Amino acid sequence: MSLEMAKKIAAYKAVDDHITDNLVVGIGSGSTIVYGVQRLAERVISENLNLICIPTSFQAKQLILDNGLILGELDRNPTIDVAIDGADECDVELNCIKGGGGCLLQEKIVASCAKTLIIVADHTKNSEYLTEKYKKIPIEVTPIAYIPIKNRIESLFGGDLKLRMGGSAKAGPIVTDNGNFILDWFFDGSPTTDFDGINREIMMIPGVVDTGLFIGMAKKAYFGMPDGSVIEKE
Ligand code: DER
Repeated sequence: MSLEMAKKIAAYKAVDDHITDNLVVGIGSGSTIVYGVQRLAERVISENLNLICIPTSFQAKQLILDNGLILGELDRNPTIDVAIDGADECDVELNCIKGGGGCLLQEKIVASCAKTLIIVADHTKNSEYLTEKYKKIPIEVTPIAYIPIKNRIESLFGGDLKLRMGGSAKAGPIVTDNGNFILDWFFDGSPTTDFDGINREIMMIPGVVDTGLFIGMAKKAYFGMPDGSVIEKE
């Protein structure tokens, strides 16, 4: 089975397990959530569901509008019933690294407003511990501060932080939906690394907007497997 099919079966199963009528739904960002939104749109039509969808990025907003779903906003719906989002890595305790798509800030805000956060991913995201497979931790920073933040984190915790560049898509650094830069922290953890403590310390550094460490936030994760099955962790 292809990775795209693995993403699809995970996303479809999560939507079918958690979405009922009259819900406010947080819509994540990335490629796996595309299948989740497709399934939401199918069920809205077939079951005449009443859903309000809160985006986590410009991409998510486009997905909501392009699929004919009702676009909401936190101003009107500050409490979200269920948020569905992807991840770059998810450990045995459902802690996640997110931000591979550069949307971590609004993803974390929406996740924090949700009663339940559901992660959907293909099997390559399923790890024993963070940084086992996904070797970088995205950190959203205020542009003027990226060098002092880089220096501070490297001196505190080691590793190497690189400014995420636009490559052929954009000259210079990536600028997030919020007007910030992304520093990718290449860091080799271990099963015993205290990522919660590290996250708290990094969040104290002036200029750090947020990190891709989603610690203790997810309630359940669905992983699409090569054999067509879906593994569920909670
Ligand atoms: O940027 C993000 O946090 C995305 O949710 C990402 O982690 C998942 O992207 P994918 O579904 O394309 O793997």
